[in-house]
Amino acid sequence: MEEQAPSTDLITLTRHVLNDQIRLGAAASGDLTLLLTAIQLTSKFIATNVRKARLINLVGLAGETNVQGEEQKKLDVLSNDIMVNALRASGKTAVLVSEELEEAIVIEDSHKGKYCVVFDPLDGSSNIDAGVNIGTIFGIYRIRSESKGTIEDVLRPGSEMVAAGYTMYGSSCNLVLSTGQGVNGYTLDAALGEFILTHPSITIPPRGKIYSFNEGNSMYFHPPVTAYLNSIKYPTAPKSPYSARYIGSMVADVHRTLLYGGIFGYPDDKKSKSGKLRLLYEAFPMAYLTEQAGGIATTGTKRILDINPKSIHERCPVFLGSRDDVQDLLKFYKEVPSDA
Ligand code: P6P
Repeated sequence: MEEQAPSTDLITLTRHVLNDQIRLGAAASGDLTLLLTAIQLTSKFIATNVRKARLINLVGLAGETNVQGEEQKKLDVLSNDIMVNALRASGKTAVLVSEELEEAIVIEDSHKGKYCVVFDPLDGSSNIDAGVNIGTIFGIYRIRSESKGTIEDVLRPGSEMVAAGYTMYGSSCNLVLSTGQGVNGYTLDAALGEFILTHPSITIPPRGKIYSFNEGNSMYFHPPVTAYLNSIKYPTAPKSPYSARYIGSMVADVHRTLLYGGIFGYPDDKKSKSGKLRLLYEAFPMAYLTEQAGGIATTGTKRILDINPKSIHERCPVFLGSRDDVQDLLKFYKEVPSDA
């Protein structure tokens, strides 16, 4: 087979975002481009530490617990510090919210910019020691006009985000991003230190053949969820059953869902009244990306991006993925009485 000539026109993330800025013309100050450059740097830095973690004994507990009451792994702590420092230093942020920090950070005036970043610095961290893909998830709001940047600027529906994305650390380092004009995926070329466009215009298939739920919680599921899962596990002929894929790392499960289609769910249930996933820095960014890729993201009763957060660490139920698969689930929410 003819060797593919090496591309001489590499589209880097910075160039791709700059094209966005040029498209927006004078309306764009370039601040979002510079903020995304800072986020790229944090992803490269975290990727380096994740990759060598098992070599320099960075895995294991940091001896502290985070606001979620979860034992913090050294990489969690390091990743959070990397992001806070780089985002503050960028001079483009006003408010930061991290899964690892109980309180939001309001940036001092000397470094204050016009964007707010909500992030989970190292999601899926319980998988670190097992070498399973983990990731950074982020969402970006622009502060409201007339605002100086306060906590109110992040207690807004996800539909008001101007960008969202994640970086997945695995066999390669993939950054998936949307600035409201569709979803693009970039792969880190470590030799160049650049994220290269490898997945232009990611579009989620209208229907998939994969469902991704933690069925260890089945005894707690509410009836609509149980009825939906049974409909795809024991379908009526001639339909064939869906395949089950569950990694337990949201970034990895959502990445596969965006590329292959199907449905990912972490429902509320009798044990977890609001589900487990965090609204601001897990559900909102992933819902934003899913909708930008042509899919649906819902709590089962409401569009996730329409939720008005009341606090920065609140949880919400999450179902997201292919349009037809999520609509099938919603039918059960309409038809099957819930015991919630
Ligand atoms: P469970 C990881 O801890 C996480 O926050 C998400 O990345 C993941 O989707 C979920 O929790 C897994 O939770 O209860 O299935 O282990």
